[in-house]
Amino acid sequence: MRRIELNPGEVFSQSHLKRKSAFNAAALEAATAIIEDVRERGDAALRECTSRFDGVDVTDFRVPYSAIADATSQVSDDVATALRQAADQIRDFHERQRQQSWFAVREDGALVGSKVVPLDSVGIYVPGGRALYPSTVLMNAIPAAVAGVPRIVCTTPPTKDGTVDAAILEACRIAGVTEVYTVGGAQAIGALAYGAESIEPVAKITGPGNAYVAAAKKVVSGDVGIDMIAGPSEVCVVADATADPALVAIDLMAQAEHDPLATCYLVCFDAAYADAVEAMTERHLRASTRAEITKASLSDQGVIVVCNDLAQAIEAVNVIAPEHLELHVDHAFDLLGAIRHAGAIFLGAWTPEAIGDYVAGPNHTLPTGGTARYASPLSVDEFVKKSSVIQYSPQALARDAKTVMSIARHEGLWAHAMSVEMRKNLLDTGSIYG
Ligand code: HSO
Ligand code: ZN
Repeated sequence: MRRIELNPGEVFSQSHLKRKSAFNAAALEAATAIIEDVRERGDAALRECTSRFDGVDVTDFRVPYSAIADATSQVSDDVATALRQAADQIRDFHERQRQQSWFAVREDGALVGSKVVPLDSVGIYVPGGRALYPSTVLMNAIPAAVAGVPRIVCTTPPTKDGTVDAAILEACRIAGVTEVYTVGGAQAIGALAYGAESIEPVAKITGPGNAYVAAAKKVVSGDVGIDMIAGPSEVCVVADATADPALVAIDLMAQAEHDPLATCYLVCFDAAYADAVEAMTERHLRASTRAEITKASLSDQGVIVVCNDLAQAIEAVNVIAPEHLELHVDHAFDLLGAIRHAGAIFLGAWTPEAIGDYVAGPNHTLPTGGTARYASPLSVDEFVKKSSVIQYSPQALARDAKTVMSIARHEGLWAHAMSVEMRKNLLDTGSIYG
């Protein structure tokens, strides 16, 4: 891992980081061409892309309802039980995010309010490739279901035999997904956004994906809603002398094993401690089943920041604005107030990130690449929209007429002013012309 040893009082800055963007120009160009093709040729383009990129010929993209209903029998009891428990805790957490419509009535009888409406439909992209993520199905579909979205579509690349992993289907069943399609990549995003013979378009697309999926979401954004442009996953572990280097090492590796581009930050307080953590990663690597990816991520992307005190460490964390932050320090909760930018914050030695990835309840779809400076975790809010509601009484109109007329005239908008003046006249004289 690259090491940065800060001098006392030195401020950690963006220039210490060498972050890459979540997508690149080549991916953007390729994704744009694929999406255009899907818009023009529909299913024929989806079939061609699937055979070219996934190496399988799929004739019917829609997974039959019976395959989803039967999924439980295709996975081990152990996995089915785990998915159900995780789903229950994810649902409990997200139920708390549900927003109510509200209306306020003023003394003059004016009513103003906000009406919350679930989206008609959403498309959830579930990546294939390096790993299978039934947990991602739960994390996207459950908030959509809690929001009340009636049509929840899931697309995922086909496996080599053209099917969908049974655990993904089981997660779809548990979470309330209504349609599943075996199509991935930019072509899936194009079909979700604009439709194809076999897929009706959706109002919003959520879910993570590779550089092409990220680029495709950027291309269709505006025509449909998107959640965020997710980059490679990140963790930042702050470790003081109370943290066991073996646990810190395995927590870093839990992020590194996702992707060679995943980024791990260790923020600690002396070089010897950093050495101990690195020695432990070497040791754990010997047992890892994903040693190659883990090693590539740690050596190419990993960063160790050696700080002189806690204040300097917290400053560094707020500059990194990590997707996941683990505080392996004494009295971790006491630091919470000082942490300004992090997607999810894991407090203390007993809270590895994996707990949040799967089961604690909060969403694991989090802002990456420093976007935690302005963005929040995926939530029920992403699956609803609001309409403002206004109803005026005659008294309320009389009260506010002058204000509208003054501003409208200043803006040079004659009919705006008149639409209020005529009503005021009607109230005052019984005639709209005064
Ligand atoms: N750490 C990933 C989520 C995940 N981990 C899914 C395992 N499965 C991004 O938050
Ligand atoms: Zn993970």
